[in-house]
Formats: sequence, C-alpha cells, structure tokens
Amino acid sequence: SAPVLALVGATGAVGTVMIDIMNSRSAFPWGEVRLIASARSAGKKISVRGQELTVIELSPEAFDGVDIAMFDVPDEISAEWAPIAASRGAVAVDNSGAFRMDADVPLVVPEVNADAIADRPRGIIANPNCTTLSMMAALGALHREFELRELVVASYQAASGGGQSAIDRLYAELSALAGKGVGVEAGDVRSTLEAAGLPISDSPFPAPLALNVVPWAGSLKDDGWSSEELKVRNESRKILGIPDLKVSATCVRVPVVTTHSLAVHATFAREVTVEAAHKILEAQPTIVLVDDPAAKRFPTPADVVGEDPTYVGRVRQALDFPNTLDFFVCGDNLRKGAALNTYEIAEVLAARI
Ligand code: 2RA
Repeated sequence: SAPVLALVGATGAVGTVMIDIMNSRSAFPWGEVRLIASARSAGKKISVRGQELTVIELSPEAFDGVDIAMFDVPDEISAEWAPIAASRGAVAVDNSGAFRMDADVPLVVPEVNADAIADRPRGIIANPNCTTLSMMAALGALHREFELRELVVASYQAASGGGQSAIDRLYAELSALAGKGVGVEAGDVRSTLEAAGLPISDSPFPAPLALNVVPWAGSLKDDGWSSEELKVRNESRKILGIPDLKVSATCVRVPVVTTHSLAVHATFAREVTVEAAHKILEAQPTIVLVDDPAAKRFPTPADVVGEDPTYVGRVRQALDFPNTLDFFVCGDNLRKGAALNTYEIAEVLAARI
C-alpha cells in the first residue's frame, strides 16, 4: 500500500515551506500524510492537497504506521525524537545538525549521492546545512566529470538562515535606516539603530545587517573558525565522498531575506573549460545556468528566491590556477537548502521501500 509520510515541525518556518512543496508537487506518492508538532501547535488545521489535516502532538505513538518521518525541528528535538521514530519502524529524514557527521547516518543530496540512502544502520538519513547544499548540485556534477581536489568558497548568506526572528530584525533595521542618509561615517548605522530602539545586543546578528555585510554565521569553534565554515568543509567532504578534499570557507551574512549565494573557486584533477562546464551544468535537471555577463545576466538572490533549482553563473576559468573554475551560485535556503532536499530524499525512499 502507499507509504505513510509524517512531517515533524509542521508549523515552523521550514515546515511551512514543506507544506507548500507538498501542495505543488506533480506526483504525490503518499497514502497518508501526518502532521506533527509540539503541544503548543497541536490541534491546528493545515490544508494539504485540498484536505484539511489536524496537527497532532509529538509522541512515540504518533510514529506508529509511519514509513518516512521528516524532521524540521531544532537539533535537540531531532536528537531525541528521530531515534524514537526509527525505533517505531519509520525512516527518519532529519534536517537538523544532530546527525550529519554521524558515520552511521548518510548525508544525502539526491542528485549527488542518492545511493547513500541504502546504508542507514540507525534508520536515520541527514539533510545537509543550507550553505553546503546550495552549491552541491553544481559541484557534484562538475566532480563527476573533472574530479574535485580543492575548494575555496565565500558565502553570502540570507537572514532567513537564522529563522523568523532574523528576518524580522532585518526588516526592522531597513525601516529604521530608510531615508536617514546613513552609511557615510563609521558607526552611524549602528548608532542610528540604537537611537531607534534597535541595539545590537537585541539582534540575532553580531553587527548591523542592513546597509552592511557581516563576516560571521554560526558559533565560534577552534582557531577562529565559525561552525558554519566547518560545516561547509565537513559536509562537502562527506556528500562528495572525498574525505581529504581541501576546503577553506569564509561565511558571510548579507542583507538578503532568503536565498544563499556562494562564490566558488574549485580546483579539479583534470583540465577544465568554461564550455565543458556550461554543458555539464546545463544538462542537470536541478540547475539553471544564467551566464551571459555581456547581457548583464547572472543569478542574484532577489531573482532566485522561491525557486526550486540552483542557479549558476559567472563561470570562469581561473587565470592563474590550473584546472580551476570560479563561479557563483544562488539557491533558496528554505527550499533546496532545507525543505525541498528533505522532501526529495523522502521521494527517493518512497520509490524504494
Ligand atoms: C544559516 N546555515 O544560514 C544556517 C541555517 N541552518 O544561518
């Protein structure tokens, strides 16, 4: 019979995008969809493909009869509940950071390493961090052809990676600064925000985000690296199956609401050309190539937000580095970066169970 799908975290920011994805998918392989959330949201009604579903409270019994349970909840909730779902017979597809680097948990981007889902001793499959994910479709395709050796990336991350409160903060800062003519003297953006009742001490960001860029995302790890930068390194290695891939990342927050961008400098074992790279990228069903700078055509987050594919442009052969391509990618961090990839993993599972 048709598989049963559960969504844990149905009322959160990513869960809401997930409902939107379920409602817009052409094929729908599920016999039943079960929406699960905390006690606070239980009882809420949400429409899925024209059917009004009532959100039920997270409990071990909620997973009875479930084949695949998608988790869009904070790390600590996933850490506790994904194993419970698995013990009740479901495959847990987890979008938190709780299991990504667990050797017994595959970390999957379907167009790169779909077959990894078969080896899941804990009954859990992890979805990568949105920053890593945004470049994986492109890097996976190029790696298959040219064999990736080294990766240097700078991210341009949207506020929504930090959740709804981070989006609200960016909008509040933009309103407070509009028409003030600031950004012309050191500290004037910060002091204007303070005067408007928006001190940085209340912000999810460590500096003003409006009219600014902030070279920080995540938490502080050893030797000055941020958690986000280490995720890019560790997760890229695991997904691509290159344990000794050389990676250096600088993660930066920019005043964009949704859609992460990355400037990628990728060195390969084999000779590369822009023409060959274009052909490879154009052939990928989940990539849109927009690369015509003479016509001012390249991806920007404002033009990509809300879209499912990864957009790639500015593909260049590095002038001073052999076998190296530089390019720019934009991907909606709430769709492919989070909900969509999780849902695609569930679809692959549905076809195989
Ligand atoms: C961020 N990657 O953009 C994180 C969210 N998981 O903040």
